[in-house]
Amino acid sequence: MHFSWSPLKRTFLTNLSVIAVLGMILAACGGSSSGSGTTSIHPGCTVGSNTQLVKLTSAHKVAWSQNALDGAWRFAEEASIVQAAAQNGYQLLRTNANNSDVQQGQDIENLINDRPDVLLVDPHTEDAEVKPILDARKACIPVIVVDRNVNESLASPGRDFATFVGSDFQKQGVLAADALIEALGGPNTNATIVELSGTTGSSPAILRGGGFDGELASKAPGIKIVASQTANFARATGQQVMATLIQQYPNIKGVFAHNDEMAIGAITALKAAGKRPGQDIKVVSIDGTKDAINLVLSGEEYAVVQSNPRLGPLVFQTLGQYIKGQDLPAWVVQPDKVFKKADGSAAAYLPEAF
Ligand code: GYE
Repeated sequence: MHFSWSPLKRTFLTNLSVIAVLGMILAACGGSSSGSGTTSIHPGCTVGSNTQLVKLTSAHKVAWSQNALDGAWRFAEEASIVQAAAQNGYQLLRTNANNSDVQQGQDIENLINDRPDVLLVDPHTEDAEVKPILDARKACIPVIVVDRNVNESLASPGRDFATFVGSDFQKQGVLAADALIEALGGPNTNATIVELSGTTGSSPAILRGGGFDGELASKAPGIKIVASQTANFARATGQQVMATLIQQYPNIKGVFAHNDEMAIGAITALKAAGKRPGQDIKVVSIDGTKDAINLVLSGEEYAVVQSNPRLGPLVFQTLGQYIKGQDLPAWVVQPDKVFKKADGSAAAYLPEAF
């Protein structure tokens, strides 16, 4: 039988050219290239060697590196990011580092390999995620840092990443100190207190601690912090650490916890040690969870400083501005409030607490 291969060859060639044309169309539609070379939606950026702020002209695929999913605050933040991404029509790739810097470094490198159009990172600690964030920039993937910041002496907004979207943790610490000073009877009070700090090396622990300590020293020097220990932002650890501290320092009059979870654990430990939180010992913390606001309403906590986890709308609004080529500030600030029983602010906020 005679076999002619020319029609076959023609089909093959036609297919080849169709594939080539399709590839060109896809590239023009904003698909980013893998490997080295420039990318169409990140104009002027050369993959593999970039040292500048990455530009972004459109986005579809957004990557989100979360540092942990362990407690009301993080679940509320995660839900807010997921919801805002969907509302704005983005595809979202998500990872959860379970409070591990090693894991988060790996997560970010994996996300870079997935070639998202933009990467959102909530860093576990200030220094550890700098390297993978610089790797993203080098790979022409622009980064927005969300909630916890990186050490800005190692990576700068406006060059290494687009901007930082998050709360003013230093101010939260100052507001917490003001509330605890008030609870203990004002600036002339003499008393001892303890501080339960968050994850060592994380920006909220560093800045909340700094803001609180500075305000206390300058406004109420008679109130002394006799112990400051980390309880990793976790309820069970807060309870354990407080159980030990109350044995060592039975005469303390106040507790400052860097987040609500640790305060709730601490209150359990104080009660188990025979103390009456709210009467013998005043407690102040930061976040605004439903559990903590209920403790404010029952009088066991004096005040909760808000740290709003619903960052999604602000993050995606910022991303929209970035795509339009607008100049972004180095820091997009999420504003926060203070919730107390006495002025009705805790009761008014409760319906939206998380
Ligand atoms: O206060 C805490 C969470 O990064 C501001 O992280 C956030 C903190 C928040 O684990 O509850």
